[in-house]
Amino acid sequence: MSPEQRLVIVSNRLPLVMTRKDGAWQAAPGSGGLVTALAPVLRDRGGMWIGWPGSTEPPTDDLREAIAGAVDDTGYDLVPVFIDEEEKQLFYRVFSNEVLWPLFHDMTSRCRFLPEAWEVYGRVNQRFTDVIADQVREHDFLWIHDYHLMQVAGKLRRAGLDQRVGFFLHIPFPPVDVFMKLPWRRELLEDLLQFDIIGFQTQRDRRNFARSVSALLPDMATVRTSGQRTSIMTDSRTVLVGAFPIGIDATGFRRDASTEEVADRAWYLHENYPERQIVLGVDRLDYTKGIPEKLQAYRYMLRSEPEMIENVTLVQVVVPSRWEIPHYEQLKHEIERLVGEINGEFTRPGWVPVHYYYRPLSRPELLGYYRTAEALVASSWKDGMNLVAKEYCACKVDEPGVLLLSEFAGAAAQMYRDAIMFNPHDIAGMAAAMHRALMMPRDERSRRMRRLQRGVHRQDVFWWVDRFLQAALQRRLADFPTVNEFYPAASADEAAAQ
Ligand code: GDG
Repeated sequence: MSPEQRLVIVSNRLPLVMTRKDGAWQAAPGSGGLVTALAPVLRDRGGMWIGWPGSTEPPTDDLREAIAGAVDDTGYDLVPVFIDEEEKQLFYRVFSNEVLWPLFHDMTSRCRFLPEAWEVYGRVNQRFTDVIADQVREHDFLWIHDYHLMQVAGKLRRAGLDQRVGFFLHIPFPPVDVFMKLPWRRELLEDLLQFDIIGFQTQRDRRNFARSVSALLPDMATVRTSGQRTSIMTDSRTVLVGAFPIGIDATGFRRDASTEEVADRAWYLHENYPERQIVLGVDRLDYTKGIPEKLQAYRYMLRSEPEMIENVTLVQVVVPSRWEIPHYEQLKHEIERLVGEINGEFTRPGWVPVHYYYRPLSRPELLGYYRTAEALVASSWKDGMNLVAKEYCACKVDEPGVLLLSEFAGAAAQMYRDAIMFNPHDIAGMAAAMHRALMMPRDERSRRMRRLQRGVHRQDVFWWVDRFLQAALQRRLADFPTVNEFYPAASADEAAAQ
């Protein structure tokens, strides 16, 4: 391997958010599944992360300096791509989050297929491509992430760049009859076929993609599947298509959940929920996460199993997200109405059935809840993976807990044996699953949780990167050595030793 080979990650957002306070720019860590997963991978490897810093103000020298200065904390270069307010509206809000997001989660009725948004999607993908072309060195491996940037490889090829470029889709890929509704379906697939490797979260997503290519591009692509791998041949290249389920930094979560600070928080929670089991929900505000159904199932359980009254508390954390989009605002109102109704119906002196947060928790707060809760419910209608389910398992460092998981989360493919599975559209079924979890004997909880933890540690985020790099380049993450001997990045071997 060339010594200068770097791992260059490109995603819509940088792993930090720049905000202006008292005239000066400040960097705060970014949030969301993609950032949580990738930040520990790139840490101290001297590579590069290219993305939008979250502000739509025209770039100034002090903003650029503040971003470049954040490198000290990350151990890799941060290169911003700037977008303006109109582009934020049409590229990010409309095309990414009101076309691709609902379409890929099979919710076509929420799609707004605005032609001008497609145009601006192309324009912003071109801007990313220009920055990449400016930064990239001959031997770098470019790894593009997620649905915001599906045209980058096509545009790089058109600019004459032919190095290896990989793509990973964090969200599901829909069945062909859903994907076909996209007015620009052919153009998008053609651009995707300019990547050298395309990774999906599950085999189902891989199959859906292969079927869309066969159905929509029969004249220009030949699809061959052998076992769990698909190769797609076009005139210009062979594209490798596979399932690479994303993991978490399980060792890091376990370590952080074991600190004194988190132990104190866990103790405080135990004290405040005496003799009561906590059922936890942690979700971004999103209609794909099935939050109203979870609340309805909890209400159904309290109605049908009255011995649960006063013996259980649902703690639902909702992290504000995309609230400018009307569907998200309506969802917030629906959640708050349900929380109000449930609390109105069941509250007793000294007991409130639902504790509701509408704000992000700090990491120690979140880990304190993971560590304490007797059960966690991930009730997505559809989810690429659902990292929260995995994080919960990694953080159960003392008492075992029960994972309740939707059949439609990508995580189900790996966790279905030891989680309690349910269909999130079946309210009575989800209520029965909650009841079963709360009544589960301790030894069964332990057995299931131990196996879940083993899986989460074995197939962690470093395993995920290794598998992707292996398929893309016959390389492992360790081939991109750490640059800071005092803060070595955790390795797959280290995690495996756990
Ligand atoms: C997308 C796909 C896929 C949540 N609340 C707080 C908080 N979080 C962190 C969690 C977790 C992340 O946000 C959420 O990740 P998810 O995977 O559950 O969901 P998405 O954000 O929708 O992620 C998803 C993922 O990409 C990765 O490929 O799994 O399917 O939709 O890491 O810890 N963090 C803090 N406070 C909170 O209150 N600090």
